[in-house]
Parts: sequence; structure tokens; C-alpha cells
Amino acid sequence: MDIITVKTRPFGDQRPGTSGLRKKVKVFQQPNYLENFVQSIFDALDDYRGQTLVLGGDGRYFNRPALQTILRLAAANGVGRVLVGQGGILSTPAASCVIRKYGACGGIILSASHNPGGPEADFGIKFNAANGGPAPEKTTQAIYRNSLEISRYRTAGGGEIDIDRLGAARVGDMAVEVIDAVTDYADMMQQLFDFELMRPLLSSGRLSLCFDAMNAVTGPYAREILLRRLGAPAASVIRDQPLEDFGGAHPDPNLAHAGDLVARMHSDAAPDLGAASDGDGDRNMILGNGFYVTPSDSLAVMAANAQLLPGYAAGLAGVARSMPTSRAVDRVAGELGIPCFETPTGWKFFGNLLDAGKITLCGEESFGTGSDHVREKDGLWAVLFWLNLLAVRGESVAQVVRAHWRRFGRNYYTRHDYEGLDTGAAAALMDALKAGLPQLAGQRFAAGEILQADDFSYRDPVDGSTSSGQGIRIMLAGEARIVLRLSGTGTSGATLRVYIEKLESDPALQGQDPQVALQDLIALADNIAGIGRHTGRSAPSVIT
Ligand code: G16
Repeated sequence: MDIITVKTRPFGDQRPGTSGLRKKVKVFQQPNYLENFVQSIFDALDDYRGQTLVLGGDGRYFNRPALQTILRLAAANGVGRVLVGQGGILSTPAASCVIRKYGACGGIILSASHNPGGPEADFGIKFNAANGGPAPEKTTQAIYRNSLEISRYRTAGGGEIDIDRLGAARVGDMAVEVIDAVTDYADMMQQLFDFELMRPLLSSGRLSLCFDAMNAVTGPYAREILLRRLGAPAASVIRDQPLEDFGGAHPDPNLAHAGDLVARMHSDAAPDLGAASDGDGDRNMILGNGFYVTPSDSLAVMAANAQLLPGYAAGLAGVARSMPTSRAVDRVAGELGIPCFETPTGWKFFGNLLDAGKITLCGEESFGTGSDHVREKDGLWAVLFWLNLLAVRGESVAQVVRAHWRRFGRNYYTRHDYEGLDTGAAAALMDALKAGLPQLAGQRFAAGEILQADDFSYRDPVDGSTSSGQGIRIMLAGEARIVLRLSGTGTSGATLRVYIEKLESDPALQGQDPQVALQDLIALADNIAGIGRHTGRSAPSVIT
């Protein structure tokens, strides 16, 4: 094999964010940019030589050329075998499943998740470790350090691999296997959920569904699982062709970007369950007939009902949520008598807890839920969980959630995003907020008294590592809370996220619009953080 060593220089901006490196496609297209980052990954790993690596992505623009580049670098760096999803496709949860199933030393996933795709939009790359989960912080920090010092990368000569044809190929000494992207994952779903129960209900229309794949990676998975294995009518899956630019749509499953699905779920023709997944298939949004389930509530309902489903019949070891996620699941854990962990934003923080068997379910307000079946959040898994739950309980989504609120209380919840802010202005806002934290406790406002205010720091109970500066928490009386942090996934400017919640235990008061129920807290957040003053914005760009 021809191994070529190419001289290069650091770029200086290759620090992985909340989930890998995300930049505009044009940034990745600069000569050596992708190569530098991939070489920095290999240089950060100890034990990959001769081992198996998994490679795939969400099929977005630049996926295919990037994949060929990575294959050449992998061969030149001594990887033994690469498993590539056919067509370069692997959803993020499917990649996690394949890494674990075939004992790979890790995987490289090409995705910018829910960010738009296309030549003018976003691309991303992340490394997942041998447990199938996002690389822990010590690895991402090592990758970043390497990227700042890199002076050469190794690549191999040779032609392109046909990634559309299943089967074996070689790049020099390295074996390449193009694998079916769907089967391993679909088989796993069939083991976790009661397909025998669901199939007759779905195929007869007694349980109906609309799944929006948002022109992104979950289309082929949804066709195989929902249509072929579960017998749902073809019209149950919409926007099911993965497109390089997601058809110009924004593949983020929320109320703002899945507008057609939301409209359908509020129409006379609404099916029992509406759901959408994102660019790389790890997020989910759950809707009932005329009813939206917040991701935080979805996690809490799942935890309360998990034992009804075959894959979780033995009960839950524990649960975890990211810090900004509402505390609805904490109440369930309290009642079940199981531990509940609060972690920083980022799925990587669940990895140790899952590996150590401390938790079975976990989730985030950012439309992510998952379990110990893989080490990523999992969009279609969540849809199947809900379908299975509806089939067992014979109730509507709204009935299930309202009953949950009556039993545990309702954690009213909303997130306000201010996107595309000037990075300096956003940093100044956060700095001022941090400086004022010591004065906040004890102050009284219309929204209630502030009991505690801090900058969240997490000590991992498994490896003892500490992650500080993870977001501002302002805790108020009445189990109310305001959280502010800057997003770690954007590619232009800064995004301020403001998360607001309040517990309502009185069933008579659980039916309000969250924007109304939380209006005092929303105003207080603006007041304390000076959002308008620092950013010049009078309203958020997105409300979920
Ligand atoms: C990623 C992470 C999630 C995180 C989300 C939002 O999701 O995996 O853990 O909650 O970003 O992060 P931020 O608030 O920093 O933008 P995904 O689906 O984009 O990979």
C-alpha cells in the first residue's frame, strides 16, 4: 500500500462542541481541514491499530467525499477493518449499535445532526468510542490538542471504494465491508419491543401513526421497521427519502420545523401518534392527537411505564437527565425508589452511568431519549417505546400524559432560543450573569423567591472527573427554575438557551398554555440576564 505523509498546518478552530466538530461545509472543504481533524482523532487513540472501525453518516452533502477521505486515512494509520454503512448511511443510534455488536474500537460518524445540510449549510464529524457512545471529554480534549499541533497526516493512495454495493473491498492492507445499514438496528428494536402486539394493531389501523423522517437518515429505518416489520400502511411514514440537503428543510424535530406534521396532528385526520426524528436519527418529537409531549415529560412517562414493555420488564436501575431537562423524571425516580442523576448537556455524560449499570433510561430536553440498549439517544427507539406503550395501555397519548400529571404533578416547561447572536454580546451576558450570582439568593420577585443560584458543575460518580461551567441554574420556591447556557452545537454566532420550568401539582391548573403558566418566570429571566439589553432582541428566535 502507498502510504503518503502530507505536511500540514493547524487550523486552530477544531475544538469539538457538545457533539463533535460542526462547521459550515465550506470550512470542511478547505484543503487538509478534514484530514487534519481525522488524523488528530487517530493520534488521540491508543488501541485502534489492526482493529475494526465503524464509518457512516446521515447522508448529508459532503458525506460521500468525506467518507472516501477517511477510508484512506484509516488505511494509512493502520486500522484493520472498516464497516461502512451502505451508501455511507448509518444513523447515529445504528452506528452505536453496530460498534457494540461487532466489537469495534470505535466509529466515525459524519453528521451535523439537526443542523441544515447542503453546500451552504453544515457538516460535522464525531468520534464514538468502543462502548458505542460519544467520545468522553478527555478524548475530545486530546483531539483538540492534537489539532493545534498537527504538522503531518498519513493517507493512502488508490481509487474510491464503491460504498453502494454490499460486500468486501480493500484499501491497501485494510479490509472494508459495506454493510446493510438497517438490519442490525431493526433486529435490536424487535428484541426490545412487543412487535407481536403492535403488528395487528398497526396493520388494521386500530393504532395509527404518522412518522416524519424529515428527508433525513431515518427514512430507510422507518420503512423497514414501521412498514415492513410492523405492517403500518405506507402513508404512515412521510419524507422518507434521505436527501443531501434534506430537501431544503431544517431536520430538527420540534414544533417550529416539523410544521406539516404538527398541523396534521391538530387536524380531523390526526393519527394516534405523530413523531419526527432529526438529521442523524437520534432525536425524537412525540405528539398525540392535538397534543404535544415535551421531551422532559416524555422521559418521565417512559420511566414511569417502562416495566410494561418487554425490554424493560425487569425494572430500571436508575435514570438520568441533563441539567436543563425538567425535573419531571426526578419525581418518578423518587416514587420508584431509584437513583436519578443530573448531568451536563451532552449525551457523552450518560456514557459512564450506562456502562456502570447505574441507569437504564436517560434523556434530554433537546428531544433526546434513550436507554442502555446503545450509547446514543435514539429517535426511532422512542417512537417504538411510545407505540408499544399505547398498545399496552389502550389509551391515547393525551390520556397517558394527563394521567401522569395527575399522579406526579405537571412540570410546565419551555425553552427560548436566541439564535445567531454576536458572540461577544452573548459572552458578556453570561459573564455579567455569573458575576451577579452571589447576590441572587434571597431576592423576591413576582415569580417567587430565589432560593439558590449557581454555575452548574458535575462530578462524574464513576470516574471522578469534573466538568464545570455547565450552565447557570436559578432555583426558586415552588420547584420553579430558570436555566441559561450557551449552545455548543451552533455554527454561526452564539445561541443563548433559556430553559424555564415550574411544578404544578393541582390537576385543575394543569391545562394551561406553558407560555402563560410560565410568564412571570420568562419575564424574570429577561430581567435577571438582561437579554434585551445585551442582545438587542425583544423575542426569542425559537420557542419549544
Ligand atoms: C447534541 C447533544 C445533546 C445536546 C444537544 C443540544 O445533540 O448530543 O446532548 O443536548 O446537542 O446541545 P446544545 O444545547 O449545546 O446546542 P445532537 O442531536 O445535535 O447531536
